[in-house]
Amino acid sequence: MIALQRIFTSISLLAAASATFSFAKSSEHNEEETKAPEGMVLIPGGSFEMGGDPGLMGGGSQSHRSSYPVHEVVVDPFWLDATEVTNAQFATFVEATGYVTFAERPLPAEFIESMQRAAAENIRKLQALAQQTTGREREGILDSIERIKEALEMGDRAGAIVFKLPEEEIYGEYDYTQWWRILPGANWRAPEGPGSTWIGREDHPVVNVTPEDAAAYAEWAGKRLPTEAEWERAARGGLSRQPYTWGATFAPQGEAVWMANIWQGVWPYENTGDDGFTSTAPVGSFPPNPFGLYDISGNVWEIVSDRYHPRTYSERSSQPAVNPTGPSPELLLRYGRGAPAYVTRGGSFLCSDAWCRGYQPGARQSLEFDSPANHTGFRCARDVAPEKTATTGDGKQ
Ligand SMILES: [Ca+2]
Ligand SMILES: [Ca+2]
Repeated sequence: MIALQRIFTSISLLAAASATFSFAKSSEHNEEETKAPEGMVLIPGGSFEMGGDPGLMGGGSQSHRSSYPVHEVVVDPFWLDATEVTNAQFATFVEATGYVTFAERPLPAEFIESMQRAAAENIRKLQALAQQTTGREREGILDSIERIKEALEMGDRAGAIVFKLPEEEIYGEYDYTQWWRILPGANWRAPEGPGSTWIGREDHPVVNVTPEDAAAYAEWAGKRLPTEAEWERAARGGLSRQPYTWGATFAPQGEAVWMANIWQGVWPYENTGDDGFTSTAPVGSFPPNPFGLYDISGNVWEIVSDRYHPRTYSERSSQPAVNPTGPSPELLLRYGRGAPAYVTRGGSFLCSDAWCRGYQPGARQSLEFDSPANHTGFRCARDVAPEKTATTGDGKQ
């Protein structure tokens, strides 16, 4: 899978401004809890099998390895946005609150120093690697060194990580800088960096946001981010152990009807856009899953509230796990990584059959708290009224 952390062990954006944001909830969200909130779908509570998808997950990918064992989970009912949060919705939030996203904030001096140390170390490793190689591979490594040096000229704004089609044949799949670039001017307003704009893409999902940005929006909207378990419960649409959010087969409506905005072509060179989109699509452009959720598979990865750990599932010894909220603090302490990572779900327009299959409902991916990227967004959840939260029946459909 597209491992952003790979870039960030090389060119870390690390912690930026630690300002916390708190907003008055907008009055429009004070409607009676028992009514369906606008744009939200009631996800029934109950039990489901959470975890890896039978036979189809990509071999040794992070998504594959961390999605086992399959285990029983019970969640209470909750509301979930039918679509990913759009640029227009995020713009309303920004206008109302003055919120500044991570990607737009100044970088503290210590942040830049740390980034420069990490980059110098990575350049040293690449230079050593270049000395052991020849030809195209050596040229590719030297190109990567230049890209890292360019990224260091990023100025005083964090920016975001943006996918760029490699112009030449890649020399190895371990160097993610061949298709991911840190662009200082990239943020939610400029999804692909300077010269691009969200204007005209009002109904596309907002991108280049961090878990903190997503949580701030959710708080303002009177909502919250879903837990990872809630997200998967919703994504599976009441189906049990199916490889897709819509069911058992990849193209149930025929080969002409794509069920999600994913990647077609030879990854990462050729993005044919056979499904109609080479980047984000307006939310709701593809058929919904059985719960009525759009783009729960594909379009953009969706940030959830759980911290990431590859062994989250294997730690769950009690069965079933009831309303789990992520790995234990003890497990996180043993993780041994500096930058807190969160779970993202559902894959994106960059997910291909050959590379990650992140669009499968069991697939999971980590996102460092400081890694906004142009394939990552979110949707929001909301508790149902207390009298409706009792879990009844097994909830399976
Ligand atoms: Ca596509
Ligand atoms: Ca999605």
